Amino acid sequence: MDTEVVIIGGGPSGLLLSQLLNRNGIATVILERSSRAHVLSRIRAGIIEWGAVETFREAGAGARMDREGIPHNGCVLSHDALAVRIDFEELTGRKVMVYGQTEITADLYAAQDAIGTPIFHDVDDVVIEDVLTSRPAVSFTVDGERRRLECAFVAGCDGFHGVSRQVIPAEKRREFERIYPFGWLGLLAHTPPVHEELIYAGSERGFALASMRSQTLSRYYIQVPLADRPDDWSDAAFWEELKRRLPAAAAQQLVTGPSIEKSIAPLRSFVSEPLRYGRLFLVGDAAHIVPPTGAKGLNLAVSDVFYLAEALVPALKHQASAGIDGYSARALARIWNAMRFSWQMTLMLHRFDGEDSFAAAMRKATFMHLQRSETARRDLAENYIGLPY
Ligand code: FAS
Ligand code: PHB
Repeated sequence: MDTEVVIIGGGPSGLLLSQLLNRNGIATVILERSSRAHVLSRIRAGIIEWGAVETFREAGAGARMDREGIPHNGCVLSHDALAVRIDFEELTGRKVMVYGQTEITADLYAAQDAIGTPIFHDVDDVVIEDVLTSRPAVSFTVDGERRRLECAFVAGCDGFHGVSRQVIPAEKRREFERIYPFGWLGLLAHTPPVHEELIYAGSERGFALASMRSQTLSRYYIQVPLADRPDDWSDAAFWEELKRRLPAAAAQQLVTGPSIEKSIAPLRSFVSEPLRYGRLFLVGDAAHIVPPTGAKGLNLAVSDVFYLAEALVPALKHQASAGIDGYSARALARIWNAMRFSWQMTLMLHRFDGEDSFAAAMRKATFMHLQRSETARRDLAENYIGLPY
């Protein structure tokens, strides 16, 4: 056996899983299709559930997050001129951390380098073999050489477009999907955030989100048609549209500036069951995708990793199989909760082309219920800060 666990994918899932396993004495190898620079150039999630904060600390990769991350005790939801604050602290006694996924990924790479974990970048033609036997293997090409690693388990951490999920025969997979008829145009700018907390703005022109990475680095999104491309939007057009969708008080405060990154993310809800096939386990975006409206994508990847690490350590050290036998069901229970919440937040805050007046009225009524009902606000807060692992 060349190593104990081959991890396919060097994003947050693969890196965190490797880090947790290494810290429990388990040997791993990570295979990543892209260069490290490319992985670290991606601008993605920004909100970390407290369970994920604790997991990064447990993995020994939380020091910079604790120094530079910003704890948030609440967020604001608005619907045209109406606004309501969701007070996480008062409603749940917990909070979230604002800290970019890019930074987490960099921190995890640094931690893995410190351990000396073998990480292969720019790998091609990854093929997963013999997962129904006790000696699976992964073949791949790197630096023009074909390599093959025999292992005890394979972790598919290779995201939505990876190869792992396809190893499970189609007839053994159950897939659930909703593709939303719009995307999020995201913009990063060296400007002070418009508000000290996030603003999720549902307006009759469409959704907008005011977020941040620090007190001097802002992250904004506006809902755009799927046909749009980032180049269709000048910075000036983006700022103008954002102002039209934010609550008036925030729009007046908005500090604009040149974009340093602009990209469009499509929105999709997707789950593939089961998460296990023999000695192959799916983790994170390889198994599920949520619309970013509920800030769950990265956080779900972390809880998958937490469960799988907790299962693989006894399986490898004591040949105890209960954990790995229960991984898929345990992770899916939390995945479906987050899937529901993300879908609900997306329906409440986005304007759907061609929606009838009833749909628009239901969005407003849902929002008014949040304003009136502490129970409704507590339900949203409990899901946003993250249900227990
Ligand atoms: P990832 O996709 O991050 O990582 C998978 C890795 O596997 C990649 O590095 C890829 O290069 C590699 N890989 C793929 N195929 C391979 C192969 N055949 N061999 C080897 N390696 C392979 N979540 C939020 O909470 N908030 C957001 O705002 C948000 N915005 C997003 C924007 C975009 C454009 C995308 C795509 C996702 C966004 N997400 C967001 C979700 C995102 O944060 C994911 O949940 C998170 O990256 C999941 O991490 P991984 O499971 O590691 O998957
Ligand atoms: C972000 O800052 O990128 C972000 C924050 C909250 C979300 C989605 C994205 O729900």
